[in-house]
Amino acid sequence: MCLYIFLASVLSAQDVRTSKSGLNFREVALNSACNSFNNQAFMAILDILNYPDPRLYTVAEPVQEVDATIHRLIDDMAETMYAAPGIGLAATQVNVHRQVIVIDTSEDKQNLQVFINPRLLTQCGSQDYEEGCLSVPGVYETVTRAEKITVEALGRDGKPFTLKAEGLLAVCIQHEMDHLLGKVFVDYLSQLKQVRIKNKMKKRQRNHA
Ligand code: K1U
Ligand code: ZN
Repeated sequence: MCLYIFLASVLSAQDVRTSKSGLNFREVALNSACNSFNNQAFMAILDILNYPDPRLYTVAEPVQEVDATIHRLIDDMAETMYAAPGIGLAATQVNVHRQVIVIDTSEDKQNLQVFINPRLLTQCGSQDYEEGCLSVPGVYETVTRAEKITVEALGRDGKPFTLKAEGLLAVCIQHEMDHLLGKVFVDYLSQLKQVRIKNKMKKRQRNHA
């Protein structure tokens, strides 16, 4: 709002040439400045659900339209993932039950990858990787997953793409797709380990309360 008043006073009130949209150039400039200000200034860090919160077991619904609400969710999820810090985040973990994933496994954190409505087309081989999860803080356990995968999804622009992945990226995509199916990596572990992890989380919650 402050920005709007500031720009309104800076842009000349006499400049009333009309654009194609029917707005005058002063209004177009104000709208575009305010949109970009809103997008950048109000990205939020979202609360991440902690295991064994029952909401983590919700199956996510497909996204029907990649609109401004989904863009806002993606931006907030990316902000939340980078702040955590983590290399991936599924919408389920922030209690939004839509098929949206963000991932950045790059060193410099400049390669955000967005997967909307992801589908696994092919998988082959197997690899063991010591996984972590932002919903299970402080727990790292080895999980066996496919070594190479091909995934199809929509990007942030709503356009379909196909990606071949291996190594950490393949692990991360599979881990995040499990979240969308209501599955947490702890579910792959023995009953004894699951009980121990649940007790550790309860203790952690008591100490952080
Ligand atoms: O889904 C999540 O909870 C995010 C998770 C992704 C993941 C990590 C490792 C294997 C599979 C999936 C994390 O990001 S846990 C944190 C983490 O791995 C990390 C944090 C900081 C720097 C590097 C890695
Ligand atoms: Zn996780």
